[in-house]
Amino acid sequence: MGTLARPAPEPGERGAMQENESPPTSTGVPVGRRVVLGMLGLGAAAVAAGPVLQDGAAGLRGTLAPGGTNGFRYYSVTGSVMPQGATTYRLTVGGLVDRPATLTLRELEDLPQARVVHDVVCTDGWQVEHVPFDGVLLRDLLDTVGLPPEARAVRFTCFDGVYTESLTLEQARRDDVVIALRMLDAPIEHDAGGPVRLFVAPMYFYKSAKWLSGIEVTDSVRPGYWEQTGWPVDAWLPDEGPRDA
Ligand SMILES: Nc1nc2c(c(=O)[nH]1)N[C@H]1C(S)=C(S)[C@@H](COP(=O)(O)O)O[C@H]1N2
Ligand SMILES: [Mo]
Repeated sequence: MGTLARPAPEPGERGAMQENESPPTSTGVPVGRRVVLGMLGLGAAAVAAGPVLQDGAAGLRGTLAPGGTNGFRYYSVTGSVMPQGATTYRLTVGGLVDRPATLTLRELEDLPQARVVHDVVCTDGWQVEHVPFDGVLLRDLLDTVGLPPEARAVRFTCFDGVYTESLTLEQARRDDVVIALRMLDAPIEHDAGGPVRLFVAPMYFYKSAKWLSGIEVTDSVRPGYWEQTGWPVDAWLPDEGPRDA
């Protein structure tokens, strides 16, 4: 399999967007991205070349000091993101669905809640073990709105206005893919993508869109933000992958 150069995060303050579009490398994958490592104290920490998903990630593990107290690093491909809370937050569910819906935070909280506990692994080489996420299983929400036969995939949009992600319908129906309202047994903080973020437990953390605002059912997979630059759409973690039906 080919080497995938992960775009290196730009050093920078939280909210200070760094624009640095570089030409593609010899691997065909551009380096230098608008990922902002904004966690306090990480301002000067830079990752050199992109880590590699399959065989190179270990080489970078530990090159960044842990950010904050819980091991997570702040990422955003844009500058500051307008916070949304209990009164302003909305999740729209549309596209190829029988009954389009717009849900408030309260309405999401009132749906049956599920807990998914899994390691979080970023392609930049850091990970956090056994992280609990609680919320609404994506498959339960899809069942609620109803899908026509031509539905094949799900596209996610975010209220940062830029980030997108995608899953096949089969992946979206797994019991470890959750529309998370809680993380680490607390409401999801704004910097962690709250009040609502996706958690795709069996895949690299870039699949877990923060600041989730839209779910669109489509007839084919639309590659997301990073995937348009060459990152795998099927971002299975080692030892994870499609399950037998
Ligand atoms: N909207 C949005 N979601 C996103 C990202 C982003 O930049 N914007 N970065 C992704 C990546 S690469 C990672 S590792 C995680 C980081 O989540 P954290 O900031 O809570 O650590 O969010 C993922 N989801
Ligand atoms: Mo990441």
